[in-house]
Amino acid sequence: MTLPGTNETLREALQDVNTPNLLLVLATITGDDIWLSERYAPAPIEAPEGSLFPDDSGGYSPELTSDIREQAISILSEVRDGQRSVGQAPSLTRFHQMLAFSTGEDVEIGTAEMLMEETRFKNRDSQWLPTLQAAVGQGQAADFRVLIVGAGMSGLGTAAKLKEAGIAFTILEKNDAVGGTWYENRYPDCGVDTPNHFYSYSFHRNPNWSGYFSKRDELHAYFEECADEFNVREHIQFGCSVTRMVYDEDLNSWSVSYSRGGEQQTETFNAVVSAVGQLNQPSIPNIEGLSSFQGAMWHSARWRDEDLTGKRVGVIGTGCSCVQLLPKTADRAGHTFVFQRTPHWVAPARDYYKPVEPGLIWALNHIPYYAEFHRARMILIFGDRSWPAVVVDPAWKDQSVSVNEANHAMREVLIDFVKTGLGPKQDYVPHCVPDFPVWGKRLIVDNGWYETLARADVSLVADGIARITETGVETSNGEHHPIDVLILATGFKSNELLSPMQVLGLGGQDLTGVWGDAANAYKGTNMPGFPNLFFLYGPNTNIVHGGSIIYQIECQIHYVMQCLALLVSNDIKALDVREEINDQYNKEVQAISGQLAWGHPSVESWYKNQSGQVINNSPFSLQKFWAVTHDLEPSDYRLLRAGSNS
Ligand code: N01
Repeated sequence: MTLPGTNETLREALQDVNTPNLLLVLATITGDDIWLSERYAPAPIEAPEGSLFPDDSGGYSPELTSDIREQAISILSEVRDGQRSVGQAPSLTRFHQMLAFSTGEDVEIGTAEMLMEETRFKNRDSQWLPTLQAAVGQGQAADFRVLIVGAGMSGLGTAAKLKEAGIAFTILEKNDAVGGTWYENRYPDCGVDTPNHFYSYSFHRNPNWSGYFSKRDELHAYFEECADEFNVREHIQFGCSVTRMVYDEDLNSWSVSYSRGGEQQTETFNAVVSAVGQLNQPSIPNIEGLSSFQGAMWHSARWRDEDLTGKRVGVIGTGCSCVQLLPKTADRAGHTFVFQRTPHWVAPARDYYKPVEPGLIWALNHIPYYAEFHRARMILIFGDRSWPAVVVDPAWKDQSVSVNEANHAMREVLIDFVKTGLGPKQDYVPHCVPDFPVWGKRLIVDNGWYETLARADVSLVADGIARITETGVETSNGEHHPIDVLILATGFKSNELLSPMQVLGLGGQDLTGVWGDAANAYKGTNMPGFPNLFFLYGPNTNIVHGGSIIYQIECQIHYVMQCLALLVSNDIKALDVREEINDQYNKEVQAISGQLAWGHPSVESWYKNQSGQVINNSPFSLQKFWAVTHDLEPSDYRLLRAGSNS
């Protein structure tokens, strides 16, 4: 990283950076504790009302801010002019101290450890990369081939690591391009709800995000760029849908069948990484008469760019996809009808569309360590901070609508937001206040939801749908709403993980049958009886309280790479997680889930199966999931060797 520009460039950029973070940069470059002293202690982190982002000023007086910036210009210009080195990246102890100082909060040492790796101050790959590279160098991996199913964020991340290690792999991708969910979803205003400086690979940060919450095109472009940057494009076969995988017990390998252009092909791999995601099979609702509808109809994840001008548009569903697509859809339609079964909680976010300030982009590109500290701060703010509010307090007085005091306080804030947002349509308020605890489902980041419902040309229809007719939607009160275009924002078949692939493991057992409607896996990754099959974003890995799925996936990739290192370097043919280990793990997963907001009996969601068991969500804070997946314990597995299995 070089520091270009003049002192004036620096002065301009520093207007846009977070001042407490700047102090950490100065402390790192100079090694001087003065920057972490009482004089510079920032005000506690607090977001202004209605905002997602806390104020960046640190609460200093204008004089002190100006003093910090001028000293920073002096130090950074010395770095630029070659008169000063950039110092050493912080040790864990110092980093821990820095995080606590810059946030004014207690930061657990485990969180600091996790952030050392997320910032890459510590390279977590050292746990497996040298072992794998040595094994590859000695020819131990010569016949070893890995299949990755899917070239979305999980598949590309895994491919990057396999490439680095020199392990042979192929990616089979059903679409014509990489990006998975960010390729498929193209509805208006489709975007992410976690700031991108956190929602991106730790090993491939992008300092140039244009917004804090990027939209679909920019996200998709990022994954396209990753495919090139990771140099994995030559390994991807597009237009290939995996239909069946069968474990061969004699060869300890997977025989994988896939269709390409209507033709079936079969190949053999030593290990398979399923990177198909949880939300890739659109769920078409089973509503009477749906197929008789004569107008245009499509699912939110299969968006059609048809002209909606002046049309009567119906949207079924009020989850995150509907919330995002509604304002722009309503802008075009003649009248929009929103058919709601259950309301969701929506969080105020007036800075949701905030562009990343030019000075911050400059700092992320050029100021040593700034990008690392920025990522750490984003993770602290948008990660586990809300965790305490999702954990059931058994002593909490009213468990029916909230799980603890902080959770209830959030409920009150959000109810106020509903009332304010609905403006003239206060009669909608009772329909818009959920009867389940906040964080029972992932909080939706507002993009003008209530204001849109309050428009004269938008109607919220909260009576249940009785049937769809050829010309519209009939509700349970007998009313018929004529509709020209029907949009199904009805979510995904999230409980049917790996669907529609057929997966046959040891003894020919079918994974779909083994799981039934209660998919589970050890650390979300392995299932007994299915050796060398690894699930990314598998059962019980989704996050509700806050955070980035890319983070979760990276934790899992780190774990999978350790498994592969163990296999390849020890001439083990396959790993099969022990049944009792998986059972114990999942018992804990379910016990913890029952004590969290999304396990609350009032919550019905895509995370639960018919019996109310939580299938999709992680029961852990981000830090805990990092710890759970951090170190492979070989004794958790049966090690299958050619001829003698233990
Ligand atoms: O799907 P959903 P989604 N009759 O399942 C309703 C991620 N995501 O596509 O709540 C009537 O949440 C259903 O009603 P109910 C994110 O993880 C992220 O919106 O079950 N209604 C619900 O309202 C999210 O959680 C981002 O009572 C029916 C809606 O359809 C996940 O994707 C953006 C029905 C489905 O909501 C899924 O979100 C978008 C029926 N028969 C998505 N069947 C960001 O990062 C279903 N519904 C911002």
